[in-house]
Amino acid sequence: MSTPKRYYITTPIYYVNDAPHIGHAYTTLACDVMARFKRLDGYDVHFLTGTDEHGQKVEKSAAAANSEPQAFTDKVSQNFRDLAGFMNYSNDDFIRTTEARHKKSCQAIWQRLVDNDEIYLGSYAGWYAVRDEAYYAEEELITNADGKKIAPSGAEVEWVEEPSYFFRLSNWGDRLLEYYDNKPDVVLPKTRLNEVTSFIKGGLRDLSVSRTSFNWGIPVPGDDDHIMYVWLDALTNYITAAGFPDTDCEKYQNFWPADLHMVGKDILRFHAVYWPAFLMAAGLEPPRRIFAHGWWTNEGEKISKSLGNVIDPIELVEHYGLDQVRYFLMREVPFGNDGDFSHSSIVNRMNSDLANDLGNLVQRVLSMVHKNCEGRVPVLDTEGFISPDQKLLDQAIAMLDTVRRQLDGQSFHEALETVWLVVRAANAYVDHQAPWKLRKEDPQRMAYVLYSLCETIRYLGLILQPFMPDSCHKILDQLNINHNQRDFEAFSDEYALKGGTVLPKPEGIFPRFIELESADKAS
Ligand code: ME8
Repeated sequence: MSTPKRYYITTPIYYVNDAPHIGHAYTTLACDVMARFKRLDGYDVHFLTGTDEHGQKVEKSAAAANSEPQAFTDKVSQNFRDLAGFMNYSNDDFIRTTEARHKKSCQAIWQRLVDNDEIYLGSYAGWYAVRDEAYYAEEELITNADGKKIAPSGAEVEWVEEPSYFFRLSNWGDRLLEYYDNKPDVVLPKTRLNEVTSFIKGGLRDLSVSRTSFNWGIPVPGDDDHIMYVWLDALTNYITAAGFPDTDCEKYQNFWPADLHMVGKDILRFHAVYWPAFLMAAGLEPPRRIFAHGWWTNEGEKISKSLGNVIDPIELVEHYGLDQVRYFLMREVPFGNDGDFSHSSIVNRMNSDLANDLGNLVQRVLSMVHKNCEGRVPVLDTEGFISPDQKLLDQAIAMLDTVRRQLDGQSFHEALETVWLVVRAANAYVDHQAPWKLRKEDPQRMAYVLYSLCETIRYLGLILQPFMPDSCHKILDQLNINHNQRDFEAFSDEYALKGGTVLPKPEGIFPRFIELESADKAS
């Protein structure tokens, strides 16, 4: 029996201390593209996102907003849920760490750790950064321009002394190194693995996993004075949503371990060190992959509230269009690297890649078909395809395997480059074949050329669906493709367009971005 095709992908759960911004939208978008691709490729997909609602940082933000933490988290969490709808994310679940299912799951993993003698009671005296919700050792701190000790992330630190439960992280170094060795792509990009291994080789200390100085969190089972450390609580969301603590349920059996935890590089250590150690210590399987992507800046500057340059994804979409933003974010920066958002770079992508290359191809081919073939898919007689037609069609069909391999390594920009090789080849083919000339000279040859182009557009429309779902929907509608022939099953000539099929009147899909006066410019 072949192994069932299942795929479980997660985003970080976002802190509800603030409104969502471009960084959050980016991570979830990357997961959405993966999830949509896998569904089209025949996988049973579970795509999870949600919000991280406990801890001191959220408690402080609620107090600053003069609000009770629960009412505050209800409100801010809804903004993230709304963003998912607005960005056309196809998540199957949205988890909130304040839900009852999650409390049950956290208490169960805690109990497993206690039963396995992985947790003991002690007391913590050391540095803590509320912004990062992270403990730092003295030697990790740096001194800022004012002579003040701060975390390497730039966050303020405070001295904390309190009773605390500890997780025996120091026992897990070798097991973690073995885990990375056994699964060579478990941490990607590969360069990031060095960061993780050198942290481990520097010697792991036991980790404080409970707090007593505030109470916005999940109580430690059997000791109400303590609440769980927010990162133990937050990371556990990934198994909560897979049905934990019921490890026999279908969902858990089908979807755990997760195939991919997508995160930003800021939170790699939590995902690649603490989380697999917690899981292994609890007798559960660690994830199959953690991918840490890079950081976006705005016109060269770090995005931050104090600089007032936070990019609101909703404004961006209203200004440039949804699929344009989705395409830009996945295409502009090699996934894994840092990237810079600028008005000129998105306009450039919109006008050259989308309007000139893809949009123009679809528009001119479908207009010629409309004008010269009575608005029907060209009818072919027995003349047959000649070599340039076949070459184009072969290149279009072959892109699926390449894109599949590239996306299996989360190389979104390369996958799009592969697709654009076909877009460009198709445009060059139009120029060489000059179907407008063939109309009088050789109408059958014209039919073959336009047919080959329509088929190529069908393949392009199919493969780009994960990136630009709405636009591809329109492209496939313009070719009158059945809704049940839009997955990758249809990526073969068995599902080729039928000559004579009536097509709707073509309409432009990717308008050029026209600069209004500079006052109206975005960013
Ligand atoms: O860390 N560029 O939540 P968070 C790219 N609750 N990505 C960015 C970004 C930027 N400028 N800014 C944020 C937390 N991100 C925890 C996670 S998971 C169990 C708990 C993205 O709201 C990126 O994915 O601070 C980063 O890792 C995440 O938002 C941090 O979100």
